[in-house]
Amino acid sequence: MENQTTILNLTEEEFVHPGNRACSGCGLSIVYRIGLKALGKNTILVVPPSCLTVLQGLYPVASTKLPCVNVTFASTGAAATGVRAAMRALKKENVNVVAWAGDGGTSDIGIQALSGACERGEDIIYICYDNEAYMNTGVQRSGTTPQGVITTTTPIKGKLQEKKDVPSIIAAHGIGYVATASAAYPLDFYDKVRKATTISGPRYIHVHTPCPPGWSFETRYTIKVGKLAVQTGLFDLYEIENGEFRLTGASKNLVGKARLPVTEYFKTQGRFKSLDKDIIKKVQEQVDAKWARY
Ligand SMILES: Cc1ncc(C[n+]2csc(CCOP(=O)(O)OP(=O)(O)O)c2C)c(N)n1
Ligand code: SF4
Ligand SMILES: [Mg+2]
Repeated sequence: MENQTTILNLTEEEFVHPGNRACSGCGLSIVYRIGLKALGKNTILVVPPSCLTVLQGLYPVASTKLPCVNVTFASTGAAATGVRAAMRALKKENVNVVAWAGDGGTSDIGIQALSGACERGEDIIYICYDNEAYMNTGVQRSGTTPQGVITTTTPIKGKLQEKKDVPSIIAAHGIGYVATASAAYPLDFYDKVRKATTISGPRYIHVHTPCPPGWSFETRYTIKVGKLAVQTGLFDLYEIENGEFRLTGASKNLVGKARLPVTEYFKTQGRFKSLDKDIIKKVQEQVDAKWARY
């Protein structure tokens, strides 16, 4: 997919009020603002406990103009299924039912409800923002935390296991649209969300969202850190439409070109400070092998 949207033709209507409770430099707040522009006003959000519920604010205040249902941590895919069923019963078929959850709520506790919704072919969009830990509760490791990362539950040697590849797990359900995106490339994300609204059935978008306090970098470097994840070939921008895989945007432009070494990404963040040489070597080899396949 080539980017359709530029900063000049991006819709001006805002669905997130100015000022919210996210930290400064929050990658989630960037994609939330842009993603809601892409979804438009005919949208109902389904959100489990996460930094997004904090960003939204506590009743009776809310930082978004769109209707939002706060659901339990494990139930996002099931709750979105129920909202879709309610819309069907009310004959309001033309509504985007959008589950928007963190990586912990998606890769760990909510994966069964998401998997069930995908298997049943529910007509929902599921957006996972991946800040690579349970940030809202104080940076505990999740299934998508990369290997070697220091969190409050992996404080000394870092996480022992590798990052769980959730987009591939969801793609294995054979659903019509799976995409990855990054807060550092918001227009690529915007176009993918727009495309998802034109398809029916389950649609899944996994967006990488740098988090300054959780990843230990200065707030002004959010875009730089997000871009380095893509430019080193660690996090790839792609879409899988009806089973057909293609790289998009900045990742597509990397094919056949020299990539930056993964250490350029690791050295920007305090959470990688305990990475040992063996892990760095293994990760670089994995990235090189993946790009050889591309
Ligand atoms: C069943 C259950 N267990 C634990 C919690 C506490 N809890 C609320 S938010 C959260 C972390 C969510 O992590 P993630 O989904 O990655 O979103 P993030 O906070 O990183 O935005 C946890 C553990 C909960 N609300 N419900
Ligand atoms: S902890 Fe991270 S994800 Fe959560 S609001 Fe702050 S910057 Fe955003
Ligand atoms: Mg998280």
